Amino acid sequence: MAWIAASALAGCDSSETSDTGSTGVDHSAADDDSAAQPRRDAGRADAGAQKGDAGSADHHPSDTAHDTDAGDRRAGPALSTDAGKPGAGAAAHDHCVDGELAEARDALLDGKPEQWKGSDGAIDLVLPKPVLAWMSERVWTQSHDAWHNVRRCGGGSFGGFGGASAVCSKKELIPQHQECADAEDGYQFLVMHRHMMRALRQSFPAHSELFAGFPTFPLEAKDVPQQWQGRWGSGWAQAIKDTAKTLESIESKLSQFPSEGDLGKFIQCGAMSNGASSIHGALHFKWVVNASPHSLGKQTVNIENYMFWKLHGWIDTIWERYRIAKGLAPDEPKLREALSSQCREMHRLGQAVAPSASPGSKDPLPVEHGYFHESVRPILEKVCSGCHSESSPEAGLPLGGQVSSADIVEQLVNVSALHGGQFKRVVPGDPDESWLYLKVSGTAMAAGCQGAGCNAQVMPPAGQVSLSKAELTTIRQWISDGAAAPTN
Ligand SMILES: [Cu+2]
Repeated sequence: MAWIAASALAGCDSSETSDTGSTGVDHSAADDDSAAQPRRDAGRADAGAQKGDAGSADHHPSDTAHDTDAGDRRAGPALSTDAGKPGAGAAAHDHCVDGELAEARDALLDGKPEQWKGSDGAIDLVLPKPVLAWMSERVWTQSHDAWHNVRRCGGGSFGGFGGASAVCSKKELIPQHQECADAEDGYQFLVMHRHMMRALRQSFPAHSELFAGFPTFPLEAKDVPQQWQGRWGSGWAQAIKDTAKTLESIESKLSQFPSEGDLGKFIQCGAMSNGASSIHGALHFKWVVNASPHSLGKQTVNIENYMFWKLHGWIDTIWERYRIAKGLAPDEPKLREALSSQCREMHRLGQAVAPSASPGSKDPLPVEHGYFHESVRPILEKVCSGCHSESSPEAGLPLGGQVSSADIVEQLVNVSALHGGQFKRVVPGDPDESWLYLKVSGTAMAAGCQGAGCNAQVMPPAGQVSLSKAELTTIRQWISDGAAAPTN
C-alpha cells in the first residue's frame, strides 16, 4: 500500500494513548489473573468470568514475568504501535507464554452479541464485530478449523467428519494423537479451547462475560438466550441428559476419568465408539442455523458464533472443577506448557493454511468507489492513519492502512465516540453533531462534551500536520450529504 501517513512522523497524541489503553499497557487488565491462569474457582457458578471481577483473584508467582513485561512496555513508547499484534513488538513479550495484552477495542463493546437474521426470520447470535476483526487478524477461524482437520488425517474421526483435508499434505503438521484416539487427544482438545478463551478474556477484559460459558449445563430452554429458545425442539436425548448429569457431578465421578485427557475425550468423543453421546457434538448441533455465515455447525466459521463460547466455556468449567477436585494447581507447569504449545500449534497451522492472511501479508483491498473513498479517505490516510493505524488504532478507530473504506465508514457512522461523551463519531447529515468533524475542525471543545472520558483536544494534535480549509470542507460535505458508504 503506497499511502505513507505523514503523521507517522509526527508522533501520536499521548493523552489519548494513555487513557485508552491502546498501547496495551493497561496493567490491571494485562495482569488479569483469571486470564493469565485458569482460576481456582472457575468451576463455581458464580465464577469471576461471569461478573467481570476477574481481577480479584490471588496473585500467582507466575505473574512476575508478566508484571515485568508490562512495566517494560510502559517505559518504551517505541513499542506501542506493535502492542497486541501477534508476532510483533518487543521480543520480550511472547503472547503464547505471557498472554495477550488488553485491546483498545474492548471499549467498543457493550457486552452483547450481535444478531444475524436470516430471510426466514431465523436468528443467530454472533460475537461483536471488533472481536471478529481481532480473530481474523490472528487467522483464528482457519487455524481452529485446521487444528481439528489435522487430527483427522490419520483416519481418526468421529461423527463422520473424517476425510483428508488439504492440511494433511503437510506431514510435519499432523499430530501423533489423532482425534478421539486416546486421552492425549482429549487433553489437547481441552487445552486448545482454553487457550482461545484465555486469549479472548485477556484481550477484552472488560467484556469477558462474552466468552463465559453456561454456568451449568442448559437442561431447559430457559437456560439459553431467548433467541435460541425456539430451536429447543423436544429437548435432549436421554444419553445426553445422563452425560450432563455425570459431568455436573464431576467431583464424585473422578474414578470414571483417570486423567484430564480421559475427561476431555469423553466430552469430545462420547463414550467409546458411541459418538451419539458426545455432549460436545450435541451442544454444537442443537442450535445450528444452516444459512448463517457464522453457523455453529460449520467448523470453518463456528468460533464466530456466540454459542460456541457458551458451550466451550461450560466444558472448560467442568474441566476446571475436575482439576480442583484432583488438587491440580492452576499454574501447574504441565498445563502452562500445554497452553503455550497449543498457542504455537495454532500459529503454525494458521501460517500453513492461510499464509496470505497471516499478519504482515494481508489480502488485497477490494476495489471501491464513491465520495468517501475517493475524496475523504485520502485526507484521513495522509493526516490520521499514522496514529489511527490498522494495527494499533488510537481509540480503536483505524482510519487507513490495510482496511477497506467500507470498514472505515462502518466504524464511523452512528458509532459512539470513545472519548466524545454523548457524541457519535459521524451523524449522517449533521456535521456539527459529528465528533469526527468537531475534532478535526477544532470545535469539539465548544460543543460541550459531557462525561468523564471527554477528550476535546483538536485532531490531529496541535503542532503536527493539520487539515487545510479545503480538506475540512470535503469531510463536512461527506457528512452533510448523508455520510454514504463506498460502492464497489
Ligand atoms: Cu473446536
